[in-house]
Order: sequence, then structure tokens, then C-alpha cells
Amino acid sequence: MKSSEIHSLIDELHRQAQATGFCGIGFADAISGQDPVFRDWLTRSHHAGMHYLERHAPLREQPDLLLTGVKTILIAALPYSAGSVGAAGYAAYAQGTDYHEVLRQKLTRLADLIRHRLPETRTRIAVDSAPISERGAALRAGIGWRGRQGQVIRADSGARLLLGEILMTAHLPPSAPVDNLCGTCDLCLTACPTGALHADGTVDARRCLSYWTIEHHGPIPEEIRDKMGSSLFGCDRCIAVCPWNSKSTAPAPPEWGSAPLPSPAACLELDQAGFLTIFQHSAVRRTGLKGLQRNALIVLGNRGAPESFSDISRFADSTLDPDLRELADWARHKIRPAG
Ligand code: B12
Ligand code: SF4
Ligand code: SF4
Repeated sequence: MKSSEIHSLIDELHRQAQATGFCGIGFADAISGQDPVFRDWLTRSHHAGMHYLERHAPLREQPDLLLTGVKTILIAALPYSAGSVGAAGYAAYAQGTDYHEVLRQKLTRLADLIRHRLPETRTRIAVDSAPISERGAALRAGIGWRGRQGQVIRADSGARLLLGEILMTAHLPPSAPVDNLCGTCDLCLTACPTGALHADGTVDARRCLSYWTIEHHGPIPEEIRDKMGSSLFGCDRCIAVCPWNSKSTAPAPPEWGSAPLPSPAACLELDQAGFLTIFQHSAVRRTGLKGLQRNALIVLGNRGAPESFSDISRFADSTLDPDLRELADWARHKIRPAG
């Protein structure tokens, strides 16, 4: 293909990406090679119980194993909104339709365009669904810079961004990285209640509330429970304080609605069918009903509101799960220490 045709395709991809709600796309060469930052992170056990990351490390360092002959990764960034009061406790990114579904649908249109213009090209879409360092690729593709809380940030959309990729066998010229504009700001570092953020921009998942409330199965240590405050699913503290959010001009697509989500007390009333009805197409499904109820008990305990006592007691009497019953006792004790 002639270079003028490649540039016309790139222009068209940018136009379509914007029309579909992405605030930016960029291109990175699909390079193989050891990622020392990631390897060091694993060696320090900062991936906590996410053992799949360790298992998939060789794939992550060799994108050719994900799509034979891959040459380029198109990275797209989708903005999301700050979240609604009717969904307090749920991280903003999880309040609308599951971002995996939303991004995949939008990326499919771009992949169709690529294959239409370059019929020999094979593509593979990934949204947190393949072992790729999405942030590593996004930084190389100039999607944004790495904030001190580890997130990829853009001047036109702040820190509330989600990433998705199209791996392709065609070679498109790589985009240029952008400058880091954090300056002397350290608001995200001070906003983190657990000290999970490291100076090098990596996150120790063993301390991150997002890890404990979403990824971790089983009981949460007391030290972490106290830090959770009202976090029912995920954590936004280091993202919400970023001053670049207020400069955002990128509108969040309509998929990030403001439908009310169940309060912690309402979570205790859910059964499996009710959970799936509400969260079938939501990122919250990942934590499962038991995980959500575990988090709800902790939030209610942390709030300490006397009117929650009877909700928790009713739940404790009805659940057959010994972990949740024990946690209900902990929550009741937080509300009425002598009770
Ligand atoms: C594991 C994981 C987590 C873990 C660990 C978080 C972490 N920061 O590492 C937990 C559960 C804690 C988590 C939390 C969150 N996550 Co998360 N998570 C991931 C996941 C699956 C892998 C991240 C990872 O590998 N981390 C390990 C570190 C070391 O790697 P890295 O930062 O990704 O990559 C660096 C290095 O590998 C290096 N690198 C890469 N390649 C190469 C090559 C060479 C040669 C070299 C030298 C270096 C290098 O540069 C990269 C950038 O620093 C990604 C999806 C994906 N497949 O990438 C989403 C992802 C990072 N998460 C995301 C989100 C939205 C969140 C939360 C905001 C959710 C929430 N509200 O609760 C929080 C934010 C916490 C935070 N401050 O980061 C988004 C981030 C979007 C963005 N704008 O950056 C991602 C990209 C998912 C997505 N598709 O949008 N997450
Ligand atoms: S809060 Fe400040 S230091 Fe943190 S990412 Fe935003 S600009 Fe950078
Ligand atoms: S998500 Fe929460 S716990 Fe994790 S690094 Fe950010 S502020 Fe800290």
C-alpha cells in the first residue's frame, strides 16, 4: 500500500474513533522483549493473588503469540464520567455498561475499517482480555502520560480513561509519546489511604483497595477493612483528585449512564438471580455476589450507622456462608462495640 493510502487510513481511523466516542487513538509497534518493570513487580509479589499475571508473563512479552505476524497495536482511550451519587461506593468506571463490552463494540468498527482497506490484514481485539501491557502500549502510542498513580492520563480527558486495543498484522507508523505533565503535583500519592503507590508509578496490589474489593476472593484483613471506608467495588481516590480531570473536554459516551445501583444494605438482600439481573452487563459481576456482600458488610461496619444493625442481623441469620457470618459479627461489633 502507498504511503498516501496509509495516511488516509490513519486519518479515517482518527475520525471514526472520535465519532464513536474515543478521546484518542495511537499506534505502537508490537515489540517483543523482557519487560523489566513488570518482572520486578512480580518478583516483589506486588501482584498479590493475581497469579494469572505471572502465568501469562511470557505471552505478554511476545505479542506474536497472541496474533501470529502482529506488527502494530492500535490503542484507543475511552473517557468515562465521574459517577453518580445514586451509585456511591462503586468505582465510576463500573457504573455503566461493562467497559469490556462497550470498548469491544466500538473497536470492532475500527477493525472492520482496517480490514476493509487492507484486506490481507488480520486483526485481534483486546480489552483487558489478552495478556498485553495496555498501559505500556498506550504510553508508547502517545495516548497520554503515566500519572504518579500509574494511570495513563490525557490533557483533554484527565485520568478517567479506559483502554482497548486492536492487534494487526499490517504495519502502520508508530505515534510519538507525549510529555509527562504531572509537574510537582503529588495529590494522588497523598490521596491513597493505604500507601499502595510507589514513586516509580507502580502499584502494590497487596495494599490497593481496588485489588481487595474486586480481585481478591475470601476474607479481607482487618487492617484493610478499616481503610476501605465506603468502597463497595473498586477505588477512585487516586483518580478523583487528579487536577487534569477538571480540564477534561472529552464527553463520556452515553453508555456511562447514571442508573442507581444497590446500596450496601440492598446488596445484603440480593440472591444470585437478583445479582445477575442487575450486574449481568456490568464490570461489578467480576467480584461475584459473595464478594459484593463481603464488601457491603465492611462498608456498613465502617459507617457504623445504628439503623444498619438489623439489616446485618437479618443477613447473618439467613446466610449459610461461614465467612460472611463471621464478617457480619465484625460489622455488628463495629456498630455496637458492646453488643
Ligand atoms: C492488574 C491490574 C490491576 C491491579 C494492579 C494495578 C497496577 N497499577 O498495576 C489492580 C487490581 C490493583 C488494578 C486497579 C485498577 N485498575 Co487495573 N488493570 C490491571 C491490568 C489487568 C494489568 C496491569 C499490570 O500489568 N500492572 C503491572 C504493572 C507493572 O504494569 P503496567 O503498569 O500495566 O505496565 C508498565 C510496565 O509493564 C512498563 N512496560 C510495559 N511494557 C514494557 C516494555 C519495556 C521494554 C519496558 C522497559 C517497560 C514496559 O510500562 C508500563 C507502564 O508503566 C490492566 C489491563 C492490562 N492488561 O494491562 C488493568 C488496567 C491497568 N486497570 C485499569 C483501571 C481503570 C484500574 C482502576 C482505576 C479501577 C478502579 N477504579 O478500581 C484501578 C486503579 C489503581 C491504580 N492506581 O493503578 C485500566 C487503566 C486505564 C488507564 N487510564 O491507565 C487498565 C489498563 C484496564 C483497561 N483496559 O482500561 N488494576
Ligand atoms: S494527581 Fe497530580 S501527580 Fe497524580 S496523576 Fe494527576 S497530575 Fe499527576
Ligand atoms: S485505587 Fe485506591 S487504594 Fe489503589 S492506589 Fe488508588 S487510592 Fe490507593
